Amino acid sequence: MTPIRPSGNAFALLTALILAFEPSSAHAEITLKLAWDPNPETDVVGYRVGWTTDPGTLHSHFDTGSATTVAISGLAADTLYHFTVVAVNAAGLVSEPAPLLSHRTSSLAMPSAFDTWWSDHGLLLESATEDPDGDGIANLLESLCGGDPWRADAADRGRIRAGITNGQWKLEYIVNRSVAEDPRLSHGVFVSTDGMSSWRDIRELSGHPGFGMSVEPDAAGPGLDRVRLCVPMDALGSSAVFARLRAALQE
Ligand SMILES: [Ca+2]
Repeated sequence: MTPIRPSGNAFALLTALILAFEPSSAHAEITLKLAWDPNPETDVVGYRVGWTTDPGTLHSHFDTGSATTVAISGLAADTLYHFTVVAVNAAGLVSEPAPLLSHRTSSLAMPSAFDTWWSDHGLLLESATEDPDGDGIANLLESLCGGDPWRADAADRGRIRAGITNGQWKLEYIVNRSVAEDPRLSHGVFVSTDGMSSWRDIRELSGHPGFGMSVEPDAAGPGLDRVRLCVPMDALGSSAVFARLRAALQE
């Protein structure tokens, strides 16, 4: 018996590529959507898509039924895949495979820790300045400090603890290290010595003798570092000093 032949333009059309993130997972999963033209033969009952990273062997296949599209998920990032499709007729005969269609998956599909934080908390980045738990810590700062945006936990996260001892102003705060490393996020400690009407970046004082900054990795839990700053009081020029932590999204 003669195998079913795909029509001339069948199978070679990759009409859409969809990169999908798994929102609750630390690891992205890439989904590619393939589509092809239906075969003209009336006894075709279904299609079978095969894919592989090694064109010599077809490792995986998937019966799509009569559908002429399929979404293949669980693919790895930055990997060259080859796809083909065959038609199956009512007698169970399989057509010649369509020419291989090759596609390299994106290397950008792995979400950063910053992206994962937002999706894990069911939030969009557009809500960066919002404060749904009403604890005075906006979502962006919650992400930076390892806070819970849905629970008022500002006593633990998102605030600076400060005190003066022996002429030294000492501050500490917590950062979620993997989030803080994201290039879209910047943060800093800002100080005011005029009753909070103007603020300056504490790093402007870093050249002053006695200024110090240290990071204690994982001091507040896995991935949560404690940052300590030490500023000589004479660098501030005032004993009425306030500090606040700021997080900002880069333009
Ligand atoms: Ca909050």
